[in-house]
Amino acid sequence: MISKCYINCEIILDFNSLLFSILKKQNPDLNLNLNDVQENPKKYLETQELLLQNLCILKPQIGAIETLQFLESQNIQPIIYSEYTQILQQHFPYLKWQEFTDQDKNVIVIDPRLDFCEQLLKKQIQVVLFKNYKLKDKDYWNQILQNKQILFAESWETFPWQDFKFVTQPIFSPDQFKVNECENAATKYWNTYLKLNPIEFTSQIIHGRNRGGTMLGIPTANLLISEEIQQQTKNLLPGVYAGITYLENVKYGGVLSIGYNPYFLDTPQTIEVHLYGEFQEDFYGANLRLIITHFLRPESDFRTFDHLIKAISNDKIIGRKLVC
Ligand code: RBF
Ligand code: MG
Repeated sequence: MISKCYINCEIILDFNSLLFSILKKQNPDLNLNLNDVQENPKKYLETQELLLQNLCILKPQIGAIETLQFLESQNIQPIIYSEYTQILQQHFPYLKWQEFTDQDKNVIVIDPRLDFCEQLLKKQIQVVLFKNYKLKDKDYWNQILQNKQILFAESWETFPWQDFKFVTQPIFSPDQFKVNECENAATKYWNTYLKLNPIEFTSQIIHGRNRGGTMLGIPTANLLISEEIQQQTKNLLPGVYAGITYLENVKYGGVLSIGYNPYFLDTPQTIEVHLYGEFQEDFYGANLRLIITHFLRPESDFRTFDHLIKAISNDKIIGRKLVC
């Protein structure tokens, strides 16, 4: 009977987004996308210093916490492992940390690394290859493993949980992933931020790509990035921030993204502010004064559009508490 599930930290915490943000900050012209980093994080790990400094800001992957709770409800203990356990466990006391040893046979291991999974399989350990990003190696795996116990998963929701003996019914129906149900997770697990020395500038509201309001339901004011503003923001990690704004002398709290929008693969940098207020007009051409006060998280890629929206909804909840 299986009673433990060892899970690689990367699957629970959005580690690679931070790495990506750090790399882009160090070299904005670097022709790199989040997939490259996810494929081979080791290759980019010389930036350890900055990574360690910013660990406190890592947020859970969308859906991960719900899964941990589900496992516990099935009497399966989820145990998180990482090369950085020593450092990470201080920041994430709500997770149970322990190094994985292959002594334990009656366990499931969930890991995104092919070579690691392969080794475990040779030792008859049940493995889930949780390749969040690309499943291009599936055929390869099927060939060499044939009837061995391996399962592939693309995301928590599509993972075939019911194939495990301990599961009595599938855990995720699409309804369970409704965007507005994130309040609990947001307040409990997403509630981390860094206070900044305020960064202040004024910029003109320009036309964006018209995605914010229409597609995402989260209207944003896109700001013109002058040479001067570029200088002022160059020390910020691409990510999500909160701050105070003044629009036509009226004060509003705001939550904003500064970065390259990896979900949409936008390459040029954008600064987009969502204002906590109700607006009828678009304010194109108006000036917005912005004082950035908090860093919430690095920008991230997501498996699905719903996950992007859920993350931004979480940001809005946290930001509102900080600046309204
Ligand atoms: N885009 C991303 O690709 N990844 C993100 O993590 C992300 N986070 C955002 C957080 C906030 C608070 C806001 C306002 C936007 C964020 N965006 C992100 C940008 C979003 O994709 C963009 O606003 C829309 O595409 C409209 O251009
Ligand atoms: Mg916009």
